[in-house]
Amino acid sequence: MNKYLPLICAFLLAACQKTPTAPDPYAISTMDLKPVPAKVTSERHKGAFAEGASLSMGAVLKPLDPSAIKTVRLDTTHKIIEIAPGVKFSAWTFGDTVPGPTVRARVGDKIRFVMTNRSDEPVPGVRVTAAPMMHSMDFHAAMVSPQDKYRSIAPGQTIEFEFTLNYPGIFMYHCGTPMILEHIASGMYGAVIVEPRNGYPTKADREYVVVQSEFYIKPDPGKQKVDGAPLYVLDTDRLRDSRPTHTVFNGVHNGMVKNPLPAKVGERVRMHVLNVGPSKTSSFHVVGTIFDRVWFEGNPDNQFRGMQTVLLGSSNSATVEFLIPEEGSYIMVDHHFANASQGAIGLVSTATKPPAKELEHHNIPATRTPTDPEAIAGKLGFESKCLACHTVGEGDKLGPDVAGVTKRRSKEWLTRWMKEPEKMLQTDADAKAMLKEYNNLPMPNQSLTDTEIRQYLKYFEWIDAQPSSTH
Ligand code: HEC
Ligand SMILES: [Cu+2]
Repeated sequence: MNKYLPLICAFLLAACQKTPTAPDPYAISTMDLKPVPAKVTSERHKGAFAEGASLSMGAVLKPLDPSAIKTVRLDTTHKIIEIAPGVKFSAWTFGDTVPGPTVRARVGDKIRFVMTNRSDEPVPGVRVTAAPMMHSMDFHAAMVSPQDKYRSIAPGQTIEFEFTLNYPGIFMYHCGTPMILEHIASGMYGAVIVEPRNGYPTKADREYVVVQSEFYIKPDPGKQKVDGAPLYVLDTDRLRDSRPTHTVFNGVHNGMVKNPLPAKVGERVRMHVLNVGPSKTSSFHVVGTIFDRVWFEGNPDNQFRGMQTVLLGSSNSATVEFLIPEEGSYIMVDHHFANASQGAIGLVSTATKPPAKELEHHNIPATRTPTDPEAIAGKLGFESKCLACHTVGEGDKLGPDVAGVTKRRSKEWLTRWMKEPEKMLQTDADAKAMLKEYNNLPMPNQSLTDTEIRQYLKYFEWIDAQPSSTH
């Protein structure tokens, strides 16, 4: 017997214990770290301000769009938003909403991003938005040269760049143009949710996005008004002192108190929470339940179990999952109660009606009008000829709610329908089915000209490009 055998065995054992390490999910070899240079042009985009199948508006998160390349357009605009009842604030936006739309994707996906700076486009009837200015886009989900991809572009310019998602998580995006603080506090932010390559380890019944942020506002020193209400503008003194006037979830003071997020008893709710700041910390808590899981920064590798609260600095995030134990309204708060009292409160409630329809509906404020002249003509025509039987986003009347109609039907179909509904009702299966649904009341031919039909279509397309909202 070899006297070295025990030694050799010991050596082999030690070696064996080291070898079978699991592959690193973040191995550099699995990543794309060679993004192509950004492109800046003077092409001006004229269509919808936000485009892409991966985008969700409001708190309800759409399921993952399976395509590996996600085309995302978020144009910058200047507009008046209502951050609390009657409080009209002169905001700067991505995609014409605050927060901007949520992008949902998966590790390995490529984001093909395009943005036109449209801060110089006049808002009809409103002459009080901020002067046009430079803007930019900074995606925390990307690994790219900031000097190339995040450069500022002038009004009328378009920037395009792409990047691959290397890490899962909930990542902030924001404007990075100086003064960054002012651009963020004016509304230029949103979330990118990147699922792990193989999905989440749990199955959720509901998925919501909650973005917390602060507003720092004061009445316009020039005393301008919007629809009779005083206009509010950024208060830069408060901003620099970190003294917000409002701290809110999803852009609206107590917004999800008025319109609670629905959930049923026994359901597992997955909530992606991003604290934008720009300057405050959030102590996120849901009264009445416990976070079964907390994935800090939205990455299941950073897991905590059984937590009451998760602490989020500016631009930190977490995916939290919790069960709804019994009937009730579970209260989301920033447990820094000074922040909650400024509006960072919302409800997840078993008492709401099934909201799917309501949430898909477009609560377009009466003050919002299209900018395209054809769409404006379409709106006027619609209001005089069609409102007897149709609504926009307020449910079915004698005929269907037209919000979403361009998603249900093709342009050709709608054109034929508006031209000759009686003929369609005889020849087209979808039209016949619709007639049945609407109590066999045939829509009378409205004797529309081709021009009018084109205008209605433009208006319908504009409606469907508006972000739906939960408030
Ligand atoms: C007297 C009621 C009435 C008026 C007025 C009316 N419609 Fe309709 N419309 C209907 C009904 C009812 C339907 C459902 C189909 C059916 O039963 O014929 C419908 C269906 C439609 C659809 C298809 C909706 C879908 O979900 O596919 C469109 C688009 C439409 N109408 C546009 C218009 C426009 C534009 C006008 C005005 C110029 C107008 N309608 C005026 C009753 C009306
Ligand atoms: Cu900006």
